[in-house]
Amino acid sequence: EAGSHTAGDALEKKGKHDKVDVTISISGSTASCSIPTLAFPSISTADFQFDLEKASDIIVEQVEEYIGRIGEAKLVMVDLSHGSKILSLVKTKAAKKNIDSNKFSTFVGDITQLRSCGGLSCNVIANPTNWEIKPGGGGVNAAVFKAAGFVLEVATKERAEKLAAGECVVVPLPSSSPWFGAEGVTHVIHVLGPNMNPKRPNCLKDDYTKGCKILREAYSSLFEGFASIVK
Ligand code: AR6
Repeated sequence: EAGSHTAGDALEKKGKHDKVDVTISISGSTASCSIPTLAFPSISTADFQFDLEKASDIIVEQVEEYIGRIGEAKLVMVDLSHGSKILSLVKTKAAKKNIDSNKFSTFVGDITQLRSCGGLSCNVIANPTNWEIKPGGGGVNAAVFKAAGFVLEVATKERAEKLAAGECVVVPLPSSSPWFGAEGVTHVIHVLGPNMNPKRPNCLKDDYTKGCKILREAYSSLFEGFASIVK
């Protein structure tokens, strides 16, 4: 089957009735720390309420476009739960395309503990953030800033104070960050996706023409950012 880790898959099947979010420990992962790997969650589909079917089409399309441009490097899409609808949509759609399953896979686990709890080494982590690239707010953003510590805030501010929807900023993680030693993370790429949640700023009010365009830009700038690190 295209796009999955063998070990992760077995566990995914085993745990498919799990009700809550779990972090999984696997042994025998095929991951290797020497190969640059980007771990990314689904941008905009939780707090920002973007449609899952549309998002999964865009993810697969963008992965297909970029997978040939990153050399040996790998992409891993991550979500917290075995029941993740977006992860299963992407897996199903990716399997129908000609995407090398050694280079693109899905993984269930906490994106801040992929190596320590999941046995998966990813040196670059994508963070779907907010306009001001501020810590907190929940989801991946809160978890990433917490795991990486204050040095990530400082390093981020040196590079960008704000993002427009569809943009990203690549931030090298200082080696003094606890995340650097514990997880082997060398870079964080903050990326701002389109917002469909009326309770958050700049809501697109169901304008999926704009929303899809921005989500596509968000993934393409994320993957370009990763490619720039790999080179
Ligand atoms: N590990 C792996 N995946 C996760 C984790 C985690 N620790 N936490 C959430 N996910 P979200 P958005 C999955 O809400 O929709 C923040 O407040 C989650 O299940 O983090 O782009 C920011 O400050 C979902 O599939 O991102 C922004 O204001 C995916 O990650 C806003 O949320 C993305 O969910 C951005 O919202």
